[in-house]
Amino acid sequence: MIKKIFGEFLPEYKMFNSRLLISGHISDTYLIESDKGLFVLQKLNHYVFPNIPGLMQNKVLVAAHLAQDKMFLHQVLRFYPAKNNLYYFYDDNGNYWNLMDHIGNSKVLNKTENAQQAHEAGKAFGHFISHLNHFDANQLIEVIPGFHKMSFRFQQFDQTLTLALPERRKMADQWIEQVLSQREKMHQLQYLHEAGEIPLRVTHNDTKLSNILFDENDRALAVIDWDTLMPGIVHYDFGDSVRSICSTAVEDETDLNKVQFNTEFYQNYHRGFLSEVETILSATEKELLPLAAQTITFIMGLRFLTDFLNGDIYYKTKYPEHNLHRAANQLTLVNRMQSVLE
Ligand code: GN1
Ligand code: MG
Repeated sequence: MIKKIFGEFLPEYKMFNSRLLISGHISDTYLIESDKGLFVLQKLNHYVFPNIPGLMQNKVLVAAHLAQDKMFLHQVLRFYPAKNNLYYFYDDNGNYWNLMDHIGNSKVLNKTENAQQAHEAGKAFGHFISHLNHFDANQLIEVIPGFHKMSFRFQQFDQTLTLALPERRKMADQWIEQVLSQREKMHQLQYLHEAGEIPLRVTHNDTKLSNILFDENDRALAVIDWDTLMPGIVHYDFGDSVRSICSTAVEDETDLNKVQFNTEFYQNYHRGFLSEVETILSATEKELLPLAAQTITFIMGLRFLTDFLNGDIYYKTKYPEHNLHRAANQLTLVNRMQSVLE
């Protein structure tokens, strides 16, 4: 199966072996060994991404922009067209695939080990945003409409709440109360954006630590996973990385005492990020970065909670309370951040 798909992209190459590299919450990614080197083959989830041709176009346009930028320091993802001349292949089972180069001598970190890594991660995501400063965001489609829009996520939550099974609702009681009580505050960024106070940029929208490839000396080599590239505000990217990079626990840690906000990592991340975007961000954008950390951590908690109440239809789960535990984890992190960031 994988061999056949790979052959749709590079028919003259011989595939020796393939293995599942990353199984994200949404898509599956395979490492391909061939006679001409390593490649990464990704299966895209078209239930989550309704417009895959548009998504691929976003990635290819951004890759072309960054590849011609001599000052861009990281490796740029390179996508291969399929025999059909498109950058994706649609298989008989209704799945979409895309192929890219593998970036060698690299590693992924799932948890920040030291402040230097946090600083480097901040620089990496800041560098990415700053080199897309002159790329017109309107060229990109909104891959998932309303992806980080708080009112949209609350609309989904409100609707789900009325339909949820009483048993699940009861289990989630404490967290439902928390999201309802923080509702107003968590809309602030959206309102400021809608009022024209925060500009639209090109953002990555999934800036977790594991979406950076590091070399053996913990230097960033590349920012990966470009599926959610679309117009957004800088706060989405800053906030999303703080939630993963500055937490002392992984996203589904169930012992909430272990979920703490690491202030030293935050300061380092913030410093690294600003060193790249200092001159392109407005004063307002910079002032709102601490609120962004809370808002994006919150929106993840809200989405996990909604999916739990909905019977786990969006994220992959390994056990029945998995989404509830993720929600509890993220909403606890929001509370820990509050005392430091306000
Ligand atoms: C999803 O599939 P993955 O792990 O790259 C999600 C992100 C969440 C993340 C939580 C398209 O990303 O928004 O932050 O899970 N992506 C989508 O770990 O919903
Ligand atoms: Mg992703």
